[in-house]
Amino acid sequence: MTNRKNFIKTATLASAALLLSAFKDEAENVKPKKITGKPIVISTWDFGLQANEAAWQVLKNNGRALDSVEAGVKIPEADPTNQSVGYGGRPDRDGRVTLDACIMDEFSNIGSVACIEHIMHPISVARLVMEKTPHVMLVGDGALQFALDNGFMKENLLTEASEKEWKEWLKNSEYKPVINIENHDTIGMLAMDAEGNLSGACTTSGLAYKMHGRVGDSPIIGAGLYVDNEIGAATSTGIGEEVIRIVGSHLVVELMRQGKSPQKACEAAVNRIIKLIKLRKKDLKDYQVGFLALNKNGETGAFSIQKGFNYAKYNSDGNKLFDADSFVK
Ligand code: SD4
Repeated sequence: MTNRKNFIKTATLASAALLLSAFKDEAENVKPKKITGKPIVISTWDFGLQANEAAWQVLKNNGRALDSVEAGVKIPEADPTNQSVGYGGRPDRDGRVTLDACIMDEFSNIGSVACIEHIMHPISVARLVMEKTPHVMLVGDGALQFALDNGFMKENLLTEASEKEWKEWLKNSEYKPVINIENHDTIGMLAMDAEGNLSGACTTSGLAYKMHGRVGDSPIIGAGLYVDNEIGAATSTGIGEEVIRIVGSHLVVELMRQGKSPQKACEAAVNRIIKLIKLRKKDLKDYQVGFLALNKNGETGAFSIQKGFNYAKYNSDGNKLFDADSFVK
């Protein structure tokens, strides 16, 4: 009898210990993986260097990635010499500067404005849409009204230089975006802060001389920008119609989720676009798209259809410009 009692006692203790160790395992499994390579910020094109500087000020002071990407992309938005973002952006064919922007944080909060006029910082309006409304996207007059109601100033964004070029363009009115010139200024920015949290922002005046009302990929969550705080983030530049067709930035993040490096994920997304250009029997030389990606280890990737895409990376090694590899060499 005593033996039986002892046996039951021992067995009960053993199973309790097993249970405890199972709980311990589970608790250990939910511990976040150690994240290396942070903080970091990357952004499209050479003016990303300047934008990164502003973003880094936030990151180096342990600020949120969200605040860093907003601060960063506001630099080209306010720069009149940058003719495809914000102030100074090339107008549509009716001479109107219409802007697209979106933002996404580590909680999958999202905000976006499309075809907004007269507001120098559409990214900040997108952030307000995210934080102050029950919606995720406002367009056109509604977006402008919302901005004005929230204290943004109405401004003329058409600079003399952009107006002059537009008037020149009107002489032939031929809509043929020139690869890497007229299309090359959208800023997409991705950051990981000291906490290891990711955010992204994307802002543009879109393609020069587009039809009035045209919206590209840049303000569309999943197309021009996507962030998944468990996996990584991606953004795009180039001909937005092609990016929307494959929901490009979301695709890049999903490919990283499946185990691809940021570089391989960008390459696969570009290849998907090329396949569809060929399927539609279009000429590849008329198309440029570039993707930029960042994963939770601080690894980055970039790839484009044509040569000429570059990006700026700021991490503990400093702020540097890199040429992206491309499909067409
Ligand atoms: C658009 N993707 O509106 C933007 C344009 C762009 O570099 O990226 N230019 O389609």
